[in-house]
Amino acid sequence: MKKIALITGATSGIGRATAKRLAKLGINLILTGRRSERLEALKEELKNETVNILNLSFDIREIDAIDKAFNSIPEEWKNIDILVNNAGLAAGADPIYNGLWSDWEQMIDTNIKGLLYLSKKVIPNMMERKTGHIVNVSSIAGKETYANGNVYCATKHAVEAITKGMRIDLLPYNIKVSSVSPGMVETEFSIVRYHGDKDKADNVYKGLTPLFENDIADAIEYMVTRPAHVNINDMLIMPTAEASAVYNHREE
Ligand code: NDP
Ligand code: 8X3
Repeated sequence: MKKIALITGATSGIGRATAKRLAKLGINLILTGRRSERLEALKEELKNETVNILNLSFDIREIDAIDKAFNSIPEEWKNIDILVNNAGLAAGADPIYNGLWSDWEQMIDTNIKGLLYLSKKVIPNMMERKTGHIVNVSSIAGKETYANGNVYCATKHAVEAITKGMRIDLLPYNIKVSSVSPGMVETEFSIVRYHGDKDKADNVYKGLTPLFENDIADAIEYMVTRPAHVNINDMLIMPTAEASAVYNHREE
């Protein structure tokens, strides 16, 4: 029997790259994100892989939409073996006194509450079957706090705490819980963070080689292919040019 993985945020970046990797491993995929046309395009791109794909388009901040999507899942897709909690974003990069309430809400609702809603939907079935693997996408921002990162860093610190809490609470149920914590990855992340300002986004990666989405997909592939008795608790992955969230080396 093929495994089933549900990946949130599969329309772009790390989530999309992970979907491609897991498809190559022969894992059936439930792909989620708001941009349904991108989900359809990815399904089409993966049509030559020997896997089935189910697309579920919803906003992870809306519990009713998540409920509706989960109620629509056919019986044969219900035994989800791997959950990749990847959907997330930074909105804005402002000092705490200038931060926009709407940005803060978007990050908290997506990165923390969305991850929790989704996990709560998937975990009971894993508990019943006493098997499963949850991979939470955290960040260097979950381990360090940098100037103007305040609320984004707080949401990723929360992801770290939730990951540890899940690992403890799910221990009796043989469910693996891992996190992957990247430094700078060049995806749509910075375009989203700077509200569509491409120049500001490009500046983030100027003069250095950042990570790319495949580098993180590679790590997730490694995590989900370990033997049953091995769990990778966390992987902190940085570009060679980035020593910490604050120190990086740029060539002029
Ligand atoms: P992208 O912007 O390329 O992808 C983000 C994904 O999240 C998209 O598929 C988007 O789908 C989805 N998403 C965002 N908001 C929602 C929502 N409300 N409902 C459903 N899906 C949503 O960025 P990345 O691939 O870089 O980001 C993926 C994860 O990696 C995030 O959690 C991010 O915090 C984390 N991360 C990123 C780093 C980086 O430097 N890029 C470094 C460390 C961690 P759609 O818009 O279609 O809904
Ligand atoms: C994304 C990496 O350094 O921009 O989580 O916070 S960073």
